[in-house]
Amino acid sequence: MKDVTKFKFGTKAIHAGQEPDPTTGAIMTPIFQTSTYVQKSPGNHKGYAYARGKNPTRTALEKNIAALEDAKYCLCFSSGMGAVDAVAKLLRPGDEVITGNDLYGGTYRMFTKVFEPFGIKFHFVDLKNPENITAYINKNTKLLWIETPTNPTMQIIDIEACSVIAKKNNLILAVDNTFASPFLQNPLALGADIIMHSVTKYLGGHSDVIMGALCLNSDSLYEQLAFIHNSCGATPGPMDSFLVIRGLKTLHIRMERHCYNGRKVAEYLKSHPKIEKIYWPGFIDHPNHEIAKKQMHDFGGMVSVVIKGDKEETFRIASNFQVFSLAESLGGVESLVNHPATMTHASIPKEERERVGVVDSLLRFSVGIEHIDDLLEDLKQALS
Ligand code: P1T
Repeated sequence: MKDVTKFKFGTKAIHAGQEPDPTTGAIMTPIFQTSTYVQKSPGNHKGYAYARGKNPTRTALEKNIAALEDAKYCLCFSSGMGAVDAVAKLLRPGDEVITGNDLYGGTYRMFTKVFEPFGIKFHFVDLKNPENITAYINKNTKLLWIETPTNPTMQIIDIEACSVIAKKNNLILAVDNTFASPFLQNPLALGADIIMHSVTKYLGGHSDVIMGALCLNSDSLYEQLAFIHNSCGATPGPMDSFLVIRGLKTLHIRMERHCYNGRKVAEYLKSHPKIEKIYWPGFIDHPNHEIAKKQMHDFGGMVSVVIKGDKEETFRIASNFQVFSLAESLGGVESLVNHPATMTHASIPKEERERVGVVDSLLRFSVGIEHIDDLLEDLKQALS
């Protein structure tokens, strides 16, 4: 076993959790396409009994993601929502959760439509100033769930400040690190208890897998989450695990280009006459730019804009791209444009989403790793 702890990020991305296959020397972890494992006598096996619980391809992947977040544990799920669901299942009727007012629409939908009916209360709070949290804390509060940068308005939430409040009040702090990826931000190091990733996005990186992950250090939380993981069964298959192992090997290189292209696109759009407003944490006038600088290594490849024009004009522009594809999701090598109000965030009531800026003229760009000249040219023609 290689000692990966001393390696830098890019070396970990390629090597952590990876060992040559002992039977053949294959450098890539095989796809263990099996549902079960033969036992010599009951309970006498090689550490693998049934593939919902454990699969060697998945184990190799979980070790890799854990290394990238400097976490003791990682559990992979069959989707990002599967991972969110497992964390929510730590709660009991009567418990309360404080979370942000700008969240991925699917997370909002799960909280309000699946878990609220079970008697769990969610407070959707403006977390740009973490002091706002304290007014909502009472003896029932168990979980502080934050996304940063938020989807889609790129709010930056101060993870360290949230962790101070969470520790003081005995709350679990969970951070959805999907938009940043472990290349840009490591919430456990800033005091979080649980990191959640939609692995579908930057970690997978090639728009060919749906997967989620949780990373953590606490033995007792791990025990509870591993129990939910196996009992509820939202575990990913070996083929998808293999694809993500393969994707992760270039995470650091892809992220550098996502950040470079993201910056160029944001700078181009900022002064464009068709753009009313732009959300990108790298601008010095972004409300929490200083916190982004403190807790992220760079500003990522996600940029949202408000178009000068109505919904029809915004639809016209969204349908006019040649390099950017109009699609949900983000974090893949190819550039995407998304209309949150009718696509990723359609499940949030209009007044609620509009309060935080998810208006009908908002477009969200996931800036890919194509040549920047082609991306800027595409933006120019689509906006003209
Ligand atoms: O799609 P899935 O892998 O289940 O992940 C859900 C999820 C969780 N958290 C964040 C911040 C996300 O962005 C997502 C998925 N988001 C999209 C599909 C999207 O286009 O925003």
